[in-house]
Amino acid sequence: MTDYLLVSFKTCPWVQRAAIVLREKGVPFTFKHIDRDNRPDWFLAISPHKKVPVLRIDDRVSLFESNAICEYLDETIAPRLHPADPVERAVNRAWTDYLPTFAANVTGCAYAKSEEDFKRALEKVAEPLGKLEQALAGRASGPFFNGDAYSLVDAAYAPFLQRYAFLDRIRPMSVLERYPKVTAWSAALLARPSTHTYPPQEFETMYRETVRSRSVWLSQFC
Ligand SMILES: N[C@@H](CCC(=O)N[C@@H](CS)C(=O)NCC(=O)O)C(=O)O
Repeated sequence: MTDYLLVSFKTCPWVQRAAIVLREKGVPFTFKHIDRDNRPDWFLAISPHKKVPVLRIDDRVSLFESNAICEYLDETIAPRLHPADPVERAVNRAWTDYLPTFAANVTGCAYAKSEEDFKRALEKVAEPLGKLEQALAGRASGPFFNGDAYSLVDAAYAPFLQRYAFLDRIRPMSVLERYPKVTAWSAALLARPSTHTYPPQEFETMYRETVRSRSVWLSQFC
C-alpha cells in the first residue's frame, strides 16, 4: 500500500486542502507537523519554496503546491472528483485557479493592522464572494459546486470559507450574508466531515490563538 506523509504546519489551510482530498478518497495518510519558525533541513531539501504542504509518497517522491498535489491525487486514486466532461473540468479548474485571490482577501481581513484596514479588507472580500455567487447561480443547485457531486473546487474553498466563519465570530463581518448561494455552499462544506482535521471547536480555538498572537487589529477580540 502506498505510504502518504503530509508535511504541514498545524493550521495551514493549504495543507487542509490536500488533507480533505485524501479523506475524500478514503486514503490513510500521516501528518508530519513541523515548526514554522524552525523548518528542518530535510524539509528545506524537499520543498523548493520552503512552504507546506509537501506530500511525501513512499518516502521516495515529494510533491509540493496544494493544487498540484490535489490534481495528482485525483488522477491516481478513485473516486474521481473532477467532472468527466472536459468543459466542466475546465470550468472547475478555472475556479480553483481563482482560489489564491479569495484566500488572500480572507487572510487580508485576519491580518489587518487597524480598524480602517479591516473595513477596507471587508470590502475587498466582497468582490470574490460576489463572483463566486454568480458562478454558483449559473450551476446545478447545490449543495456542492457541481451539485450533488463533491469536487476539487469544494476541497479548495472549504478551508478558507471555514476561516471566514471563524473571523465572523471574532468580529461580525456582515459580508457573506449578501451572498445566499455562497452562504449555503459554505454551510454544506463546513458540515462535511472531510473538511475537518481537528474537532471544529478545538480548531477554532487554535485559529483564534494564531490571530491573537499576530498582534493585528482583531487580536484584541480573540
Ligand atoms: N501556493 C501554495 C501556498 C502554500 C503556503 O503559503 N503555505 C504557507 C503555510 S499556510 C507556508 O508554507 N508559508 C511559509 C512561508 O511563506 O515561508 C500552495 O498552494 O501549496
